[in-house]
Amino acid sequence: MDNAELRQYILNFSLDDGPHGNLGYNRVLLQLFGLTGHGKSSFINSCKYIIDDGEEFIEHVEPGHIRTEGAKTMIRKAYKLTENITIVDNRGFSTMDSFQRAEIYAQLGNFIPVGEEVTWTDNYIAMMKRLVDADLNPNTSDFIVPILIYSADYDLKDPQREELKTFLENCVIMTGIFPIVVISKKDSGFVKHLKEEFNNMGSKVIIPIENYTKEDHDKTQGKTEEILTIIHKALEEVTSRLGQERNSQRDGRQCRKFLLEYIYKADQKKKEEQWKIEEARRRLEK
Ligand SMILES: Nc1nc2c(ncn2[C@@H]2O[C@H](COP(=O)(O)OP(=O)(O)O)[C@@H](O)[C@H]2O)c(=O)[nH]1
Ligand SMILES: [Mg+2]
Repeated sequence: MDNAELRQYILNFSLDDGPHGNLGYNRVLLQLFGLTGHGKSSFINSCKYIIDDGEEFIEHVEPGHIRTEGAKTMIRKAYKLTENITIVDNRGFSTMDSFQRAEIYAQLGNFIPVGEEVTWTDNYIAMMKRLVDADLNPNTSDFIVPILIYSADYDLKDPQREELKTFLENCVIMTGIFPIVVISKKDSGFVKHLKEEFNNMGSKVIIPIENYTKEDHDKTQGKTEEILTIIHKALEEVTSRLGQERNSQRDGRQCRKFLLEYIYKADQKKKEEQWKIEEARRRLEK
């Protein structure tokens, strides 16, 4: 498919076209995640730029807006790409501690409604309260495809490598899909090494791209193709799932169990760490 055909395929994509109909899904949610500064906002702007096909480059999301540690509340905003495809930015974290990860798992499992304020919590009670408020029942009409955005500006070393690997595997539990890996700023240093790394982690779809940005948005066939390919790959994943039984895709009970255990363990770990710090301080005082 050339770029015009790819774009048309994306615009025409409908969940109703599955061999067994839409299986109860009514939209595709491309759920982005990744650390601050890795290019998520720019990716949304790039997608809108190409799909809307305007002359003008519009910043739907303001990129490069790194918040201070204090500001931890933000809206998990959704951007409509086509009639049937929505893209969601997962903003707001500069590190990924276990509670922030739990929050993301909850989002990936659709336990937390899109468009709602995200308040990063750091304890068991607060996290559980959020989940109970959300009824502990995932919204099952969104078909979520997880997409990790990782910038080639940053190398990947231990312990982040191990953490990311586990994180990607847990995404499979929550969504039934191994995340698509997008390496942004592909002209930067670590792209070759990152491809190897993600390949070793089991990623099947790894796509290096250059985003369109305010400074640099002259349309090129190559850049446009990369971005369209990511959306196309995500839709292929959806199509392949629509060919299967719905129940075999993602087990809601399993998701819930995983999430509750995960939050519990994260809390235990945090308490242990606090206890160790306390211990060390007491010893010093003596
Ligand atoms: N050269 C280049 N710059 C990029 C690319 N993607 C993002 N940027 C820049 O990197 C900075 C952070 O990007 P942003 O989209 O805000 O990252 P986010 O925090 O993940 O949403 C911004 O200044 C962007 O203009 C890319 O593919 N190439
Ligand atoms: Mg952003």
